[in-house]
Amino acid sequence: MKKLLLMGQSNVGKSVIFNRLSGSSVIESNYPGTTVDFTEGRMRLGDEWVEIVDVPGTFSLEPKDKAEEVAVRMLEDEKEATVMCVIDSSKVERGLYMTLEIMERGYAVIIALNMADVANNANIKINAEKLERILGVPVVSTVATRGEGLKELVSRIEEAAPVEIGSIIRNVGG
Ligand SMILES: Nc1nc2c(ncn2[C@@H]2O[C@H](COP(=O)(O)OP(=O)(O)OP(=O)(O)O)[C@@H](O)[C@H]2O)c(=O)[nH]1
Ligand SMILES: [Mg+2]
Repeated sequence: MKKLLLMGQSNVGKSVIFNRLSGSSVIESNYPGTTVDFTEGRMRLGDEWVEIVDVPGTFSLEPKDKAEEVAVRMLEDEKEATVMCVIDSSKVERGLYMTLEIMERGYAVIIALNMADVANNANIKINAEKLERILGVPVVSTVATRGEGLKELVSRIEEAAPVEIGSIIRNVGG
């Protein structure tokens, strides 16, 4: 079964997105050899089932604690996974750093620019289309708690594909 890893920092809305995508078919587990738990579920995507994993929040791929270690191991154990990078739209630079790290490792990535309502209220304007053009991966604005953007997010998962980092540099150059 295809795997979709939900990754991002703590408190960006990964679990809300996870719950909305996976509905009720959820299994709580411990990662082998650890006590850090994570949640797995399933989602129907077209004709097939996709396994979704709510990975513990991590700041970067250089782990600073046990939960971050598990997050990085889960990524490393799933080389073929698609990674949904969930970013807080009001603090984009933090989330983008790890997203680029994940892209650099050759993963297919889709970005959820979550908390679009928070950014909007703070008058922070993030141009999802421009970010998408520069990075070359799907970028969708979402307000997970209200379900906004989630349909589009799901519909674009299959567009996620590995991107060569050099192409981003060329895109920035215009
Ligand atoms: N305003 C707003 N709140 C949101 C949104 N998405 C999630 N939240 C809230 O933000 C808080 C954190 O959401 P979680 O889904 O628990 O975050 P998480 O990324 O799973 O956090 P960790 O499990 O700690 O890594 C919760 O109180 C959510 O209800 C959003 O789009 N807008
Ligand atoms: Mg969570």
